[in-house]
Amino acid sequence: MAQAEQTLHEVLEAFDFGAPVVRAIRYGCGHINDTFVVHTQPEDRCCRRFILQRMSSAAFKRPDQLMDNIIGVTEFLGREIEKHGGSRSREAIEVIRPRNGEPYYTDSQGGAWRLYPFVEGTVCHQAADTPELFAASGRAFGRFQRMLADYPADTLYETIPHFHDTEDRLAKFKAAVAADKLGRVKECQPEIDFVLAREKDCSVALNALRAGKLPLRVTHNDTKLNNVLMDETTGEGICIIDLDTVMPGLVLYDFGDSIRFGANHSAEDETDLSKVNLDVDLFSAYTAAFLEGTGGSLSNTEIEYLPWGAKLMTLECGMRFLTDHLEGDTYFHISREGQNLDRCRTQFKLVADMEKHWNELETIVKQYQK
Ligand code: ADP
Ligand code: GN1
Ligand code: MG
Repeated sequence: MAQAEQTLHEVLEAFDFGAPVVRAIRYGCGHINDTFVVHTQPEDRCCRRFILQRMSSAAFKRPDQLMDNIIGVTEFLGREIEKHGGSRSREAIEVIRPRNGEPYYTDSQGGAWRLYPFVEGTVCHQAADTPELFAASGRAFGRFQRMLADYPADTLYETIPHFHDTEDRLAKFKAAVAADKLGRVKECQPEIDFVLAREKDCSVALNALRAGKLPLRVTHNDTKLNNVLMDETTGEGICIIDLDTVMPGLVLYDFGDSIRFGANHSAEDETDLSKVNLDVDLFSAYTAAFLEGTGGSLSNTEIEYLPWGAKLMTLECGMRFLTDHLEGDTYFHISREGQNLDRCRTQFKLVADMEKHWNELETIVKQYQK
């Protein structure tokens, strides 16, 4: 048996699925963790599914702290959902412990694995085909933000230090350019120049935070469309997943990352940049829905900075893709060579588009100031 297969076998044995496992196959489009869907066959019922994940060791140095955060947040959300008459098992993910009672299982090769029930009757979208769908995701992420308003932020570990510290991301990017480990700098000069022309932008949100203009809240920090499960019948956003980066942050990170990924009609790694364009109508639909979800809890200054959230998350993500490309693709999963550079290029095209439409974006968010 190959090592990978042997490890998966060991891990499947470590959990009690309540019925024989029929198969375990790779699943989803996440860039970070190794995700499998596990099918079981109970005798008297139809197949039950689970999500089994090996947490990325490149991204997460302390799986114990990561799982501590996730258990704390999912239990808190579960209580909030029940308080408001919702269904805990459908609207919040739930950690299933391995047989040894720990929050996760460490395999003999050192990999850290966790298990969740598969949330059935939901769909995970990779693109926002309609404004309604995108708005539904915005309402769900807005609600998520409001539900966590009273979560004790000081109990959260920083699972990835400086995650949305755009100044730090810029410094790491410059270090990767200087090191030029794989000799790839020569093929990325236009992208490098694009970042260097926007160095000052990297400090805009952090300056506002340091000046006390924007508050820290408990934020998700990775609000792409494929991190919310939508009801397959009603299309509403049901369950927010991928809670690995729930940490104190600015609300504009959550707003901005959704816009980055969803307010356009192309794949994140599209190679034909003429197809990559910011859709201002999608931006507008998301803004209305996100602010509906947050239930009026944001200050006028937070609302004013939302376009900056969109631009900064997109610029930062492009920088991260480029950094990873220069360093040899050790962080984001790739399925072909050059994919991180292609991802970087789509992000920078979107940043340029946001700059072109800046006045419109500001006018859209202004309507919601009190
Ligand atoms: P990554 O950090 O690698 O993005 P995610 O936690 O987002 O990992 O999981 C990857 C994909 O697996 C998701 O985009 C979604 O399609 C699917 N998924 C994750 N958790 C569940 C769940 N509990 N129920 C159904 N699908 C899930
Ligand atoms: C990663 O985990 P996933 O695939 O939902 C990354 C995000 C990036 C995103 C780009 C923990 O998200 O920060 O914005 O890829 N997650 C982590 O698609 O680094
Ligand atoms: Mg994900």
